[in-house]
Amino acid sequence: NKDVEVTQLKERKPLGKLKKELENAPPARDFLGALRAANERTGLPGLIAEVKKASPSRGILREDFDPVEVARSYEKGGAACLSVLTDEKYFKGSFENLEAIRNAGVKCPLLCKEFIVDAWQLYYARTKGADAVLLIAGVLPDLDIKYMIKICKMLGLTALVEVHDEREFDRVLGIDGIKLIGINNRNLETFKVDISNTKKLLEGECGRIVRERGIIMVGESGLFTPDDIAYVQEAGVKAVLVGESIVKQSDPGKGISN
Ligand code: IGP
Repeated sequence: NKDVEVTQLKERKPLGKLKKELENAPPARDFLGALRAANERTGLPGLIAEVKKASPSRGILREDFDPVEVARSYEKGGAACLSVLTDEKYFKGSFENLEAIRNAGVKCPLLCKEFIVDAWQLYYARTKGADAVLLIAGVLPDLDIKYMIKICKMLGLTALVEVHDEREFDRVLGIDGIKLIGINNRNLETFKVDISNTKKLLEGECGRIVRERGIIMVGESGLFTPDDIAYVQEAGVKAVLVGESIVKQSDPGKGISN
């Protein structure tokens, strides 16, 4: 298990307070439904466009980064959903960014991109306007994933469960209630990116199982060109998660169609 430092865990609001706040919160938006609808409407993978200022492998991606502006631009450009980095340490993100985007009237469902290691974070993300959260199989033991999937369901949050290799893929397929799985083409330890990872994992036995169960697959990381998108679509994904290539464009929303 990785030693991830999580800022919001240091100054925790008591869980009871978060639960109280959630009593009056509007329901979460349908993240999975938005991806499916976009895929059916366009015949292309539904786009989760990522609002990301920096990354550990690439440094600052955008000097004039304004999270709300980027989010609006993505929405206008046709993104089905948005992914908002909230991790501060590695990605220079924040929960303020997530909240600001939610409060700016952006309608796309929002994924909270955070290293989630504790169920408390699920409640917290929800109070900040998240509709979906990322659960990384490489960081979480099976029991934690199981438990968190249950809490997500209770909170109306969609869980995007991320795998990087066959072993993690196989592990998460042993857990009930998972509807959305992402294949990360980036190795989180070496940062090496290889988009054939998506194809390789979907060609195997796990790929057969997800097709049988109707689980929606997301191709994540290292996607830059229309050919890259076509390649992972051919491999079987119905959604893609794209950050670097579009956040860097002078007009991020226009970057989507290029
Ligand atoms: C986006 P890219 O290469 O288009 O910027 O990748 C997204 O897949 C990537 O940011 C990501 C990520 C993660 C970041 C995927 N899984 C887990 C932090 C933690």
